[in-house]
Amino acid sequence: MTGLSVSLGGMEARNPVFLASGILDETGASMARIACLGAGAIVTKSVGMEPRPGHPNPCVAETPCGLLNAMGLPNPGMEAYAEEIRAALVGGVPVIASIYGSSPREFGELACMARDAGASAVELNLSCPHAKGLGLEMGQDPVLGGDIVKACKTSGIPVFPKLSPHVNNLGDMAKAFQDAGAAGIVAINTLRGMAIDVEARMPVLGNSTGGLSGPAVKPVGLRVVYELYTHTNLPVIGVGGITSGRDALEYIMAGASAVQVGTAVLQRGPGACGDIARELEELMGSMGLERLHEAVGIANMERRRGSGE
Ligand code: RRO
Repeated sequence: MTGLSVSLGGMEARNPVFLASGILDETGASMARIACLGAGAIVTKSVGMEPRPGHPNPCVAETPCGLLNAMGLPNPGMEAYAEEIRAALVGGVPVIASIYGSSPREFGELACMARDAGASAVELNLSCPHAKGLGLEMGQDPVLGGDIVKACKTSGIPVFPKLSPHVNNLGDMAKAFQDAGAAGIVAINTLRGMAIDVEARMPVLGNSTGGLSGPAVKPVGLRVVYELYTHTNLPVIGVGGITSGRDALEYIMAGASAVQVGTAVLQRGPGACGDIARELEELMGSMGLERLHEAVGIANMERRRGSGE
C-alpha cells in the first residue's frame, strides 16, 4: 500500500488507518495483533504517572448509533505500562503513546518515559470528557496547551495533542499547538452524553455521564477536522465514527492526513483497521486518486478559496 503511506512529523506509517486510544489496548499482545492485521499505527490507552482504578461499573452502555463510556482513565501507570508498549512493538508499526497528566512537567516526564519504552510519538489526551481536573479542562486553554506541547517536545519524538469536540476556540488552540511545535492535531475525542435506565430510575453509567463514540459522532468529527484544516497547516488526524473506507475518505477529504478507528473495532473485530485501509485504497483507486496527499482536504472549500481555486 505504498500509495497510502504517510509521514507525520517524521513518523512514517505504511497506511493512514490507526487504532484509536482506548480500544483493545490494555496489553502489548492485543496491540501487536491489531498491527499484524493491518493497522498503520497503534495508539495506546491513555496512561498517567500513577495507577488509576477508573470509574465504577457500569462503564459502557450501547445506544442506537454509538457507544457511551465512562472508563475513567483506568491504567496501571507508565512505569508498569512501559512493558506493554515494548510488547506492542512486535507488531512492526509505530506505537503512539497516549498520555495524560496534571501539569506540563508531568506530561513532559511521561513523554520521555514513553520514548524510552520505544514509542514513536505521543498523543496528548487533553480531551477526556469525564476526568475532573484533567483532559477536557486542560484542552481549552491555549497557553496551557502550548506549554504542555513544549514540555513534551523535550522528549524529541513527535507530539500530537488530541482535542475535544466541545472546544469552542479551535482556531486559538490550533495556533497555540502550531507555535509550540506540535507535529499534528488529533480530533475528536468523545462527546459528553448519558443514558437513563427507566426502570431503575437512574443513569445507566456508574459515573452518570460519559463519552459518546461511534457513527453518531462522525458528522461532528468531520466538522472539527474541516475547521482545523482551515485554521492550521499542521497535519490533522481524524477520529470519530469511522467504520468503513468511505468514512475514512470523508475525513481525508475534509482535511485529515490520517484517521483512527475505535468503536468500529468492537463491531468489525481486530482486523478492522487493516480492512478499512484496504477499502480506502480500493475506493481511492476507483476514483483515480493514486496517493493520499491528492485527497487530503480536497473537499475543503475554505482552503480552495484561499488558494484562488
Ligand atoms: O478512560 C475514559 O473514560 C476515556 C478517555 Br481517557 C477518553 O479520552 N475518552 C473517553 O471517552 N473515555
